[in-house]
Amino acid sequence: MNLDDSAIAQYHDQGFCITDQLLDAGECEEIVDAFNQIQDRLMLGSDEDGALRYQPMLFDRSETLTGYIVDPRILEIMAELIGPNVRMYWEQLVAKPPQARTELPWHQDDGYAPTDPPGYVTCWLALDDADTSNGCIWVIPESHRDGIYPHRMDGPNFRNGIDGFAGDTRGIPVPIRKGQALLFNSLLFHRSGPNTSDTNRRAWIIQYCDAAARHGNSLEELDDRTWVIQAGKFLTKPYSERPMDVGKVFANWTPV
Ligand SMILES: O=C(O)CCC(=O)C(=O)O
Repeated sequence: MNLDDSAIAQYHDQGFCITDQLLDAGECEEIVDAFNQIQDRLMLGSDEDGALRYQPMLFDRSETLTGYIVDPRILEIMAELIGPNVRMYWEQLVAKPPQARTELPWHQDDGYAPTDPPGYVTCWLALDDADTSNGCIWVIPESHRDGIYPHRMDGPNFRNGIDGFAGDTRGIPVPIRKGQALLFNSLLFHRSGPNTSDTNRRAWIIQYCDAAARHGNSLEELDDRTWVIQAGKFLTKPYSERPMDVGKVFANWTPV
């Protein structure tokens, strides 16, 4: 597995860790190409600041992307961190073009898209080297122990952050190499900074949860989320019992 014992311990203690090299450069380019071929895309932030490209829940439009959702290198890690029954909860591409200054403020993913119980696993797959110059992720270590804070959802873009956190000084940047993944608990506070460089900063963010968890607001079963591991068996053809209504999911992203 591309995750050693000390990284697993760090995930549990501090709420995050980095994998060894998971994908090679060619595989990262293959994922970028697959997203480039899909015209559906949203923009986050303003043109003035330099907007980010956002492509959520498109994996089933591409055999390539579907294949990576169930890639055994990722599923081995999810089996270790979550258990024998796992669904993919969400996936999205977040691409920061060169000089895109839009920042994503401190938040917990469970603050916008909660599960019950909380604490699903994000696999933030770096498709480019990322550091503070091009907008890598920052985290507040151990903040996954603090429970869920109330999140704000005002304005045209979701993720307007949490009152009082703008100047938080406990955060640390997590630089990462292309093809590695940053794994973090959905209760962990994280943000990402501006891209002040002339390079891209692209990441494919795939989230996995315990199949027994429920939707955090409605407490319905997660049967619109995609099975990827069943009774310890890694699926090669992921499926869900009913299709996900992505528009409805966004509409229901109410703060907890
Ligand atoms: O990739 C980024 O810049 C931020 C992603 C993020 O905050 C998230 O997926 O919750």
